[in-house]
Amino acid sequence: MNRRLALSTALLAVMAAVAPVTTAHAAGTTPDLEALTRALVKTTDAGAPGALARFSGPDGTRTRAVGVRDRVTGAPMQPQARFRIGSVTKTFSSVVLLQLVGEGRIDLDASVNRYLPGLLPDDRITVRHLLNHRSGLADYTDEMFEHTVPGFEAVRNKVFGYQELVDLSLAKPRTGAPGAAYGYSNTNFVVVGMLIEKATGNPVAKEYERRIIQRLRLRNTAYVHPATRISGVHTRGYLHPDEAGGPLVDSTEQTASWAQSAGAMISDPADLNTFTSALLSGKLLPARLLDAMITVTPTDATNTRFYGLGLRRYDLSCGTSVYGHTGTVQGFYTYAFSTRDGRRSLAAMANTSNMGEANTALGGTLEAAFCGKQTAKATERGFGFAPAEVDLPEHDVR
Ligand code: REX
Repeated sequence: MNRRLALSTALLAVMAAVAPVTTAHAAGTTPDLEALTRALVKTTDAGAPGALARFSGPDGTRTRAVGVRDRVTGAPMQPQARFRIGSVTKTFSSVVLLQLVGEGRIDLDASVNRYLPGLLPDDRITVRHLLNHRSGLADYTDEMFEHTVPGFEAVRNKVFGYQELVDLSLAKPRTGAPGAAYGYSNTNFVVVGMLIEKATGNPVAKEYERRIIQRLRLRNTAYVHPATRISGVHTRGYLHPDEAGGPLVDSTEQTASWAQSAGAMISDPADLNTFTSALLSGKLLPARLLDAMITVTPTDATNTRFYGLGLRRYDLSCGTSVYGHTGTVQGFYTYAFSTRDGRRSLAAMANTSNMGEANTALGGTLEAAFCGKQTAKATERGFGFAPAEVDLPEHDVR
């Protein structure tokens, strides 16, 4: 037995003796923190400058980080640093819209054109079709970012009106009849933003703020469009060019105007854990609307990936389903998921994009966090995580 193992075993024995046997894990698993770290290392091995995961569950919070959040200063990845969450914004937009449904201000199955007369070329496109990506409206970002770096640089400082983005979509053929098939499109959530502004008379920023951010005290979450900077301590994002091995482009500063209510929010791992937990535990929506949100259809043929209303469901190998969203904006990959009861949540991010291998590796944090180690083993030992692991300090950086 090597020295470290001997020490761990001794520590285990001591802790097993003093720690009360917990029953908190009875119905689940505890995160496998070594596997979590391995997934993050795999992400940086694939080329991401840094990667980070924050798990929150009944036994508290565990954070792991590898690599750097700034390639120039060499500052390490930091759990409290803010970053761009991309399409996780869609879940925020969906919550706001469903709250308006709950207030009787919007009908999920009404034609979008009832609220925005003449906007869409087909009266059969309903509000629900936007939220579940079944409108058939083409995604304007496909052409916009066909050439990754030039496409990004062309819009980096641009400020689009919603109508301009919708027009870009409508200039393309529709992808299907309303309701016919799932087809992920940012256009849908641009129209959701328009609906929110029409129904409330306020900019979306104000509605995110008062309905979600303030309510959950998300101090590091903001919608600052079209401001280009991320204020406070933040992670810098690095976009990978299409040429394999080409130099990374610092893409931190941008308007994110091409994404707006489909992807322009900024947050941090703790706020994302709070948000997905609150959502799934019913703190943001009445039960019938949360039910509508988690009513899903498959997005591919694996039968493990599904989409509801602005919300993904992933079925993991251990049989656990998790709900949340993924995000990709230039320089940042994000995962924010929670179990159905909201009791366990994971936020993971890597500060790169257009790097599929890194994104897939980062997705490995979901299995590590939610499937992790089996309960029986954890309870036998009296606690659920390896003593050799050191948790990162969590301090306030605001
Ligand atoms: C735009 C291109 C990706 C990024 C996109 N992002 O549609 C939305 C989002 C907001 O987060 N969607 C993802 C760029 C898929 C989600 O739901 O998880 N790619 C990049 C290219 C490719 O430019 N040529 O990787 O940064």
